[in-house]
Amino acid sequence: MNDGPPLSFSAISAALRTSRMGRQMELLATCPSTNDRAAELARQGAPEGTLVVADAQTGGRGRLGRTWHSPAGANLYLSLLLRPTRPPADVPPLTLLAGAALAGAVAALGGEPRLKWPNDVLLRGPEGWRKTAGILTEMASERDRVRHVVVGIGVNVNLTALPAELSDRATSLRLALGRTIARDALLAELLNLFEPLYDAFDRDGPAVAVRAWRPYAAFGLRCRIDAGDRPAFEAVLRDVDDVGNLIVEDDSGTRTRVLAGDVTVVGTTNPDRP
Ligand code: BT5
Repeated sequence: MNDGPPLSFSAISAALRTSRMGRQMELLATCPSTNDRAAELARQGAPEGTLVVADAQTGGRGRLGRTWHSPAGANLYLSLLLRPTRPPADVPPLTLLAGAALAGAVAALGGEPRLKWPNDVLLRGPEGWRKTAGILTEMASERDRVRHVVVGIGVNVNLTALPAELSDRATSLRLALGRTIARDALLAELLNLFEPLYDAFDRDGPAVAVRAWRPYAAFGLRCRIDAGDRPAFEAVLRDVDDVGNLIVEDDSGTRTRVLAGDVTVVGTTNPDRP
């Protein structure tokens, strides 16, 4: 069963300490994808910080056309509209920035989240490190100017019934922490932490995102790296550079920089202590 307290517009608003993030909010019972709805609002001229939240999605998306499991009543599915003044090349590290804010909000609940490059939040369960949240950053840009960015975040909050295809890779805050979590308070805390980080990012660039992300990084994890430009290989996650590229070390000790791709945990190694 997936249940927990309902999402409440007034509870979210009351817990916000932001000036822009979430101050315009659309709270929906269901929609195909909050990222698509936020992009539509962006094209209609909605201001930075506009938030779309849904209790369920019928077409929740991951990267590369993958599906994001989005049942009702348990989780958070949200998209934040941003209008950064930075060039398009600086935008991808916003995924790291959002991960850092979410990790901070989860840590405030007593969790010990680890961030797996580029877009996953992991929590430890009895059988290893499992995905609790994923981030999908999408941008509309011209050659040298960003029109808008949508940062989409899906968090398994009170989910307890995992579909078979996710049972070996996913978990939820409730499964990891052993108690029901109020979704509106978690959402507000995420935005409260995100806004000052975002303001610093917009002023100073990707290094801000890397600095915020690093304390939660799942360095030391053994993973399969599929970067698309060479055959997939196994390596240990070692570092990120100052623009947010991943640095991994293979079994021969060779270090490689990964600019984009998929990183899947293999085995049951634990990440280094931060
Ligand atoms: C992601 O993609 O992790 C990004 C997920 C972003 C979802 C949010 S929800 C609000 C907003 N609106 C949207 O339509 N999307 C965003 P990726 O790294 O490609 O991971 C996708 C993979 O994660 C899938 O192929 C599954 O293996 C796994 N997965 C799917 N649903 C999951 C869930 N609820 N919990 C954990 N893992 C899941």
